[in-house]
Amino acid sequence: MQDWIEKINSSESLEQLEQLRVDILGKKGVLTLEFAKMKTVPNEEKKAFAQNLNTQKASINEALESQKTILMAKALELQLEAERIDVTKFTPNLNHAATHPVADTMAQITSYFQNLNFSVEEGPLVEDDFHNFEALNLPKYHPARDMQDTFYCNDGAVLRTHTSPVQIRTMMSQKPPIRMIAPGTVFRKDFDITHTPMFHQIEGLVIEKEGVVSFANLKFVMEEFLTHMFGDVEVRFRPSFFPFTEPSAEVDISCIFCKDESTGKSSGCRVCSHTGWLEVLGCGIVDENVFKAVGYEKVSGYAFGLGIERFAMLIHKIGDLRSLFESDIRLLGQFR
Ligand code: 2U9
Repeated sequence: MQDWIEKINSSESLEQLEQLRVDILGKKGVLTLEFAKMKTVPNEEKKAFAQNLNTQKASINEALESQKTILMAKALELQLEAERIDVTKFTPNLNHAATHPVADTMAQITSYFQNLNFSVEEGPLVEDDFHNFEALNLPKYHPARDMQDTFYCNDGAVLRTHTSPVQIRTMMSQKPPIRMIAPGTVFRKDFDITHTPMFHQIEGLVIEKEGVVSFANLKFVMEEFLTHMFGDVEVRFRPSFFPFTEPSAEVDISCIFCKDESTGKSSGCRVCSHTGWLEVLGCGIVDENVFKAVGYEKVSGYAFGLGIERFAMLIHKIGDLRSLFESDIRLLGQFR
């Protein structure tokens, strides 16, 4: 009996322990066979015989249990040691993080204008009616408000539909001259193949004394900016309308996808709807009503605005807007 207990206590694996259990308590185990002898024991000795065997059985079971606990703890320790990861180890083949094309494009445009001495301004994403609409010559019930499908909050606040309220806040907290850009997230209730309800804009604003800046200055700055971003492209201005600028223009570049390198001409393709031109931004001379709303007098100014996703898609030749929002590592991995 003491022999068996010693064997149990010195067993080195769960398998070995299980074998011992079978050898002692199994169908043909030594103790099981002892119990079978019960039949042959005289009646008056049966009680003492059984008690003795039961005590032995209890001791064996106790030893098996406690050795099982010890061996299981050992096995766990071995497993943990085998699976150990040293996070301080140098691993040259890690998948390094990448800059998202939208963030990258935003940084490129921002640094271009910072080099021209524009400041970078920010503002809240949840705006009030005054800063998002009223001050931008978009009075209540004006049809131009429909141009921007708005997300309204319960208390009359809105998710900003453009970064323009940042310019309003900057004009009201600073004095001219102002030379600023407002990069950031904007929201419109619009979701289809070319629109997402959240996207990013960069808008610019320049304010000087009356008579100092004109459409000619705006045109020059836009042309320089667009050739910096897209290389040797043609730039054309088309008359347009925005509530906050007058006159206003939409600006196109010659299509970079179907450009013939020998003639420099773009002959038309699917991306430019066979026009040879790609619309890239809007701009104009700041409307007098905007100046009135912020209490400015005797100033001149121009403004522009662009969608960053569209720029990112053109620069990196990304065909589908939705792929910018899917966080697919196969797309992001190409921007390391
Ligand atoms: C103030 C005064 C004027 C900002 C401007 C545009 C023209 C424009 C669109 C481009 C693509 C928005 O992302 S988009 O849909 N923007 O065309 N934005 S002028 O004009 C301002 C802004 C603020 C105080």
